[in-house]
Amino acid sequence: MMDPEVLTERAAQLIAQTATLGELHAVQVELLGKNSALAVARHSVGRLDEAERPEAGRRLLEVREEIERLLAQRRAVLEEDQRRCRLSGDRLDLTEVALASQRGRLHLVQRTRDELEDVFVGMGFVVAEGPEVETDWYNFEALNMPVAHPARGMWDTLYLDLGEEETVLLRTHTSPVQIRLMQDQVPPIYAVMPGRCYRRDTPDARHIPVFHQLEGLVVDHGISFADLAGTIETFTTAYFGSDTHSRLRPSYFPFTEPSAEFEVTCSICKGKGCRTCSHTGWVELGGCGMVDPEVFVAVGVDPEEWTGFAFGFGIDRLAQMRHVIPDMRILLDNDVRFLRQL
Ligand code: FA5
Repeated sequence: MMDPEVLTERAAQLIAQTATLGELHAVQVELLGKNSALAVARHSVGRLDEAERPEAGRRLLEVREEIERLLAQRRAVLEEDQRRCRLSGDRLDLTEVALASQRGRLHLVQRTRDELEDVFVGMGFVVAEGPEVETDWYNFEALNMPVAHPARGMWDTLYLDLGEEETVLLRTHTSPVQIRLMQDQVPPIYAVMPGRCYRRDTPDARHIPVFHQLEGLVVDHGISFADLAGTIETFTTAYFGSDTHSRLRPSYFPFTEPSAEFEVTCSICKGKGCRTCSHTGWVELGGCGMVDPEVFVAVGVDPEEWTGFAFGFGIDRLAQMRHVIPDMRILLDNDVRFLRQL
């Protein structure tokens, strides 16, 4: 009969060499199975003298228990290895994903809009919005432009094929939101209304067919043109800094009286004159004026009691001047080289 100690030692070696649970199972069969050295030794116990049999049997039992202990120990190690291996295969390195993808950013127009909202909120205004699809009444009639009024020609309008002909349109300016606001709330009103506008304008260095305006409306007791001029001066200085000069020029809008346009020195040529400013040295940012009493009447505000001013300027145009962009069309090109440097 093989020496039990030799049996245990050999078993320990075989078990330690296993690298997988499959190999361990094969070794277990080899060590404890029907044809194993241990099984052969157990059979040979019967051939010993009767007096020697109990001791030999006990020692073989000890060997079996030791082999079983070694097998259990190795199994625990191999199972843990297998679990770790599976987990590391499933692992997703989130830092790698973050590094591999480019971080996005807001478009310049959206950032300008956010910045302007902050400037006006800091001046005590609230922010309101209105629909981009409007009726003729809000876009023109309530703004003192009845059907066939010649001033409608100032806006090249895109009409929608809805309802009666030329009654539903894509708003050409944010001024209809003034009307909605005055219908919805009683004065005093201090509000700005940013949003997208549409015109059948031919794209050029200062025009795109889909652009953005920010409308302002103040209605209160005793509001004067000086309040309007002061508000425009305050926001242009807050947005452009004190180096940029601005000016008001007399103009005409059917919904304001008197009316004006406000301009800043062209940032591309610093006022010398270039293609972007049509060689004038100035770029128009928007229109403004005192709310015409006819508009107050259209929305049921008493013009004897209340006065107000309104203004509306191009957000894209402001961004263009502040960031010295010679041609506005680049805002719509989606050229990543332009978008990334913003
Ligand atoms: C208006 O749209 C008036 N609603 C402004 C107003 C509001 C006057 C309240 C009085 C009281 P105008 O058509 O001039 O005005 O447009 C105002 C500004 O919008 C322009 O100065 C320009 O900055 C911007 N704008 C107009 N058309 C375009 C365009 N196609 N592309 C980019 N910006 C434009």
